[in-house]
Amino acid sequence: MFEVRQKPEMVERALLLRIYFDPREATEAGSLLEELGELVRTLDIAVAESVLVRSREIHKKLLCGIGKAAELVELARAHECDVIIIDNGLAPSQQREWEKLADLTVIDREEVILDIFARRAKTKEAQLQVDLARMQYALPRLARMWGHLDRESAGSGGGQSGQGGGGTSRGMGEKQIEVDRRLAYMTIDRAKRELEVLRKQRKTQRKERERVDTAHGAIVGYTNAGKSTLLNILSGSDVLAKDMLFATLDTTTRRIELPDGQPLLITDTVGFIRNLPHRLVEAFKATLEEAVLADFLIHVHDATAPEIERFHDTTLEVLAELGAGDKPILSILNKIDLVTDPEVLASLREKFPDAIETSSVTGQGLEDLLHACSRVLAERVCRHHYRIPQHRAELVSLLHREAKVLTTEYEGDDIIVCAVVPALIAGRLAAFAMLPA
Ligand SMILES: Nc1nc2c(ncn2[C@@H]2O[C@H](COP(=O)(O)OP(=O)(O)OP(=O)(O)O)[C@@H](O)[C@H]2O)c(=O)[nH]1
Ligand SMILES: [Mg+2]
Repeated sequence: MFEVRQKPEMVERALLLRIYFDPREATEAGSLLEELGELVRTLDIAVAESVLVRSREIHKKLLCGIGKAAELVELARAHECDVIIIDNGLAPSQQREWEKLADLTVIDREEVILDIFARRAKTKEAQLQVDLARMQYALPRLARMWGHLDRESAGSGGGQSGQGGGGTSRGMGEKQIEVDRRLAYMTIDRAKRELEVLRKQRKTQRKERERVDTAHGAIVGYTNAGKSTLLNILSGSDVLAKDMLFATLDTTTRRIELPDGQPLLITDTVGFIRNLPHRLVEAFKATLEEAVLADFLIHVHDATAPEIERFHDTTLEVLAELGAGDKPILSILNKIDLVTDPEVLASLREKFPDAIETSSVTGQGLEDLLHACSRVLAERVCRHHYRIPQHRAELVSLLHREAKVLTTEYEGDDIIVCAVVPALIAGRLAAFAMLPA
């Protein structure tokens, strides 16, 4: 397998930076930096110091001015860091400039998240998706990885390496980049093909599910909000739930029964995060399709998160990007058992007046949540084709009474009815539903 990383596998001590430009961004920048600390610790890298850096303007080369950057590099040296991690997204050229200046590995938030995802991915599909995203991230950065070879050959060859020119004057590194690039493209193509096969399988499974016409809800929300714990407690399963970011990467679907006896499929999904690399959203689109195709969403909020509103907005933004922005949403304020301050509780209720307060620890609110699911589903309507034998004409009357009949045709002894049917009566007619064409 093409190895995308040239940086030492075992970086141990990191200096973290977040550079911001507008004083109004200070609070947000501080909280992003804190979150980066959590992400980095998830990778078992110790954080020597986190520095919030204000720069008056955006410098193209290093984001901040060269003087400030040199100071920060000195700080990293003083702490004996072997990596500098910058929360801002770095263009490949900026990353190269930083590494040249620091003579240390320099990575950005995206690379940290990609590394976490790479470690966590369990199913074949998630692994392929992460591989794909990592290779796409690495491609424009290959020059950075092999830069040292060029430096060596330039030193021994003496003369300045001319731009363009024939193949003979090119450095070793450049040739290596070409080899790697070709290898990367091949690997990317293969991963895409394998993913396509897996997606087809997933589609077939989904068709099967549609045929059975079971209602489907997806649990979504910011990372570490308690989504997997909720799925576990509702369905009695044991998906990994842990106090860490991105515990879940693979979607899991479980079947439960609502209080009214109606079956419901519930899917646990990957958590979202601020500045989630766009290519990861792209990569996970197929698995997140589960959320897009669900009848409704359960949006889990961590009631203890000081930035609950930002997290809420982030989740809605990603959902919109996925094309799931207009699904019915049940909001829940989870971990409510940990909110003991009445003032905090009052302010949460004001911010999220419709949210159901839940706790997966005490079980508070879970019954309410299930009833709310039933209510959402009662409003669900679906378009169906039915083949009804003439001696069951009372079912056709039922459709005329309770649903919106679009067309009626006769075929032999059967009546073929196409109708938009509320979920409430769809179950009674399920046996006569025809497979979607
Ligand atoms: N006190 C309390 N802790 C909870 C509750 N729900 C979840 N937790 C804890 O919160 C942490 C995160 O829970 P997860 O279920 O892994 O969160 P998640 O949303 O699936 O996280 P990712 O998969 O990382 O996106 C775990 O340590 C849970 O035990 C709750 O209602 N009350
Ligand atoms: Mg989870």
